[in-house]
Amino acid sequence: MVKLKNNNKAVNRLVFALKNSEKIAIWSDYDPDGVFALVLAYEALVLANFKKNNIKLILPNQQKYKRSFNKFNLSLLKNMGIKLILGIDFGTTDFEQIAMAKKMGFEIILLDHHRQRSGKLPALLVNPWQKGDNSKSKNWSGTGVAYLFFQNLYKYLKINIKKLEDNSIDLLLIPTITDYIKIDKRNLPYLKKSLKKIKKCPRPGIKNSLINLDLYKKLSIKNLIKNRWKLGDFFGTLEGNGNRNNILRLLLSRDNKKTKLDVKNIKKEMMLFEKCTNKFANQGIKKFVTKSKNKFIFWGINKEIDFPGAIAKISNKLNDYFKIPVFFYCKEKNIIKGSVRDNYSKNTNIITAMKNCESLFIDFGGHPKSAGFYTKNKNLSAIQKSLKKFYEKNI
Ligand SMILES: [Mn+2]
Repeated sequence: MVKLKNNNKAVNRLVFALKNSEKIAIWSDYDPDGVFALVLAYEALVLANFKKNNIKLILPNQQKYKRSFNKFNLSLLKNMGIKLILGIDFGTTDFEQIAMAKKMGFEIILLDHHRQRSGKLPALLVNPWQKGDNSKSKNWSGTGVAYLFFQNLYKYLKINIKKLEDNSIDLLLIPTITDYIKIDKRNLPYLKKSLKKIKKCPRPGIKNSLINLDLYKKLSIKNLIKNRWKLGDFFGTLEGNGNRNNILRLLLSRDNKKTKLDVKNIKKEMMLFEKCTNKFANQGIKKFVTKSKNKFIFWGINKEIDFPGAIAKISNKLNDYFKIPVFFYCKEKNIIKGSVRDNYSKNTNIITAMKNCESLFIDFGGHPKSAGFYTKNKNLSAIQKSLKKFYEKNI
């Protein structure tokens, strides 16, 4: 069993909450990994005899708030008398937001897999990438980190971990793929079990989604990876994730008929999203196709794009087309929001590239192949210059 740093402390705190019938919150990110992790954590806690009424799920509205903690939802939790928040798939570099929550009196456990940056984080962090974590297993999605954590909680509570596997392991594979997690000999056995469960008897939300996306017949890890964009679009970047929690409901439901209807509606939104992101991606392709000497693309548009998640998608599409690092941005309110993808270069790392001009960003974070940033309009050209220097030296 894989045990990550701070695992025992976090398990003890949750067991304390369980024994005292304490109300707790699980807070996650709205991308596919976040939603899958939220469902996994909720089911794992309920199976471990936490009362459903004592668990409040928070998936912030992505049209209104950035990822991580926000004041609105925190106040809501405070008014409910909740003190402990289990945050999943975010937090490692959210120094300000975590400090705000801490100041409001919350205790915070984070199960995350984003890369660390220096700074003070007033939370109990479980993250395979954090300094001092001696586990050899590093390549996990947020859902994967949560799964490992709950295995340990079950062991402590003397609950058979098979129970967790039978109920929820079907949730593991898809976010591993949509989050571009490297598959290795340590996570592969888990992913194979997840695939087997998806083949045999997954929750109806997963089965009906894969049928609708035409991925259920030829089901294999390889084929799912090949169709990664379909999974990402369907489970992630849709409007309904923001204000209707449609993916959350889809995954939690055990009702075959209802999920079929939900899948149909989500698919409709997915097609609209595709249309919007294709439009901008094609603009980018036209713009850069003649510039074959470019070592990276730094490009954006000076307006807002209505679809949440669209910039990540556009960045992805351009990266898939040109196979060089892509920094795509657009306006969000008064600042610039960017999404970075680099799935093809072997020797460079987008986090390192951005660290090189750290002071020009309001914030940035993520993984070596997939990340995001916020900055000011006036800093864009300086960032581009710094990146140019970086990539000329390193590629
Ligand atoms: Mn993630």
